[in-house]
Amino acid sequence: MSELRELPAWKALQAHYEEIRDRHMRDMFREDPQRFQRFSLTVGDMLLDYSKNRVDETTMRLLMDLARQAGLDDGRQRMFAGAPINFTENRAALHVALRNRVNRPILVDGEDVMPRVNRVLHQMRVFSDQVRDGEWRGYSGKPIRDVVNLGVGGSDLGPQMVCEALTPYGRNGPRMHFVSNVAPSHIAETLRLLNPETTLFIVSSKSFATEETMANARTARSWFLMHAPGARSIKSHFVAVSTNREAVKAFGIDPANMFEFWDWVGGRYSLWSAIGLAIALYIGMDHFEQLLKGAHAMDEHFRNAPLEENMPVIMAMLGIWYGNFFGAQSHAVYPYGHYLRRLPQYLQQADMESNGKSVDRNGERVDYATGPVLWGGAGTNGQHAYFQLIHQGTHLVPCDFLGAANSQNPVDNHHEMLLANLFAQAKAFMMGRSEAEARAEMEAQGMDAAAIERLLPYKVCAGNNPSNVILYRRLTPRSLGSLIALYEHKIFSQGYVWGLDSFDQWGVELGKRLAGEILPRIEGDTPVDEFDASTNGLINFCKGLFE
Ligand code: G6Q
Repeated sequence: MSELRELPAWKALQAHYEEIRDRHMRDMFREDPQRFQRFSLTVGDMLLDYSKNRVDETTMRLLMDLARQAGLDDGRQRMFAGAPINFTENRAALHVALRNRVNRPILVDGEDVMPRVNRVLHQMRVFSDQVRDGEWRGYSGKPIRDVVNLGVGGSDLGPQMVCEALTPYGRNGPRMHFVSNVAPSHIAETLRLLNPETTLFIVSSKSFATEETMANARTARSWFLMHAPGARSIKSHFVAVSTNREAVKAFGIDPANMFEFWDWVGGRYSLWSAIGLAIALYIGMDHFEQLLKGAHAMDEHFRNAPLEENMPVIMAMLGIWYGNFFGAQSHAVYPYGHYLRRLPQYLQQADMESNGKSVDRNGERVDYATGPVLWGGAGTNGQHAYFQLIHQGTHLVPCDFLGAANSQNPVDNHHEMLLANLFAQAKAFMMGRSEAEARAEMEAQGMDAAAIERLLPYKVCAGNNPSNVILYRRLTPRSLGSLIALYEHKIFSQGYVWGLDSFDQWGVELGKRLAGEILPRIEGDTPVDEFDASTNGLINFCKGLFE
């Protein structure tokens, strides 16, 4: 049996699970009027209410015992100290250094990384100010109106989600476009909207070797050169964000227009680095720094608060409770707000690429569940779609509801309606609708007794589906920074307890390599027979359809 399952706290949780599994949260709330106070906490003005979880004080104590016995106290300190917690690549994972607003020295291989971090932040400020103020001119002397971020995965999802989330702060910025997919329609549809004289391309790629991004970058460059007077114009219209200086130069981008970051920044943790250049251009560097500040506040909380009062740790351990003891296989995130609608997709990468692993730090295959399938979408839309499965389906789907107390766009009572729906759904997931309540509702509608009896089983909702509710004053750069950092540390905490390397992605790299082998065989005329029968069949079928 694995080390984790041998831990006393794990065994105690297993025994405790047998006691609590059939208890209904309705009863827990009835028995304890202090349940909200007991199971909620704030960081700044962000609230986490975790009272609608299938826990009591014993559960929380045992979960924190488990975190401690699995070494999380030490793990978080090692992360902040720049230890090589990405152990399969022997690297630090130091996204916290990128937003270390107090400039506490953080050493990697004996060198303080903060001067480098601050140098690039300064470079981003100078450049984004020039573009936003109209001082940076295109080849024909006109200011930049459109910015296109060419990147994929970690070099796309973060900046795109943040720009969308902070739309109200981008009103004075350029129009933003994100091209990630190698599907030709993505770049084709985007280029159709653009004027080369007033467009800036950011080629965002940590490796500067990702085929999809490089293909899009080459296409953008060819399109640009069809209009621009000559290759000299490239320097006012193409900048690069990368760790790979040589490849940037080889592509033809002036190294003076390169924004650097480092191998200790993981792709899906990189929006805080120069990969956030698109964000800085859109909302301005002051707001970008607010985003960093919000994340830093959550970092300080995560680093210093005892595990019992630690928001990311509490969320992490609740996830472990459901995944490892209740057998829940997914976790949903429902932002109640239009601007955050892309958050679930962003978190899908952050969580699933970090903890979708099955070998622990001793090189052993784990014998317990690890990262859940993460999904979700904007409220209230989900209520009219997939929420049915949670109310009455056969899966337990722990979830997070997110909401701002204030809207960026107050219109009539829309925002109050939004909040009412959020609270109502979280309550419905918890309470459900009992037989007696369903019967009373139908009686009140004047239905006859036979119809009531027939419909009754269909009307009952079991409830007891756990949820967290996270509330904040307003969606600002600062609160968004805290929110993203909250999830990052939750993911790290879970991965640490599971013994995983949350910062590598060997599976993603397998996909990158295989596509490279297949491409030349799609392009050739001859039928293919060297792969497996299905791959051969699919390629040859397509060849038959090529026009
Ligand atoms: C993130 C992943 C992956 C990566 C992309 C893009 O953690 O490693 O999503 O960000 O594959 O890689 P490049 O930035 O190197 O192009």
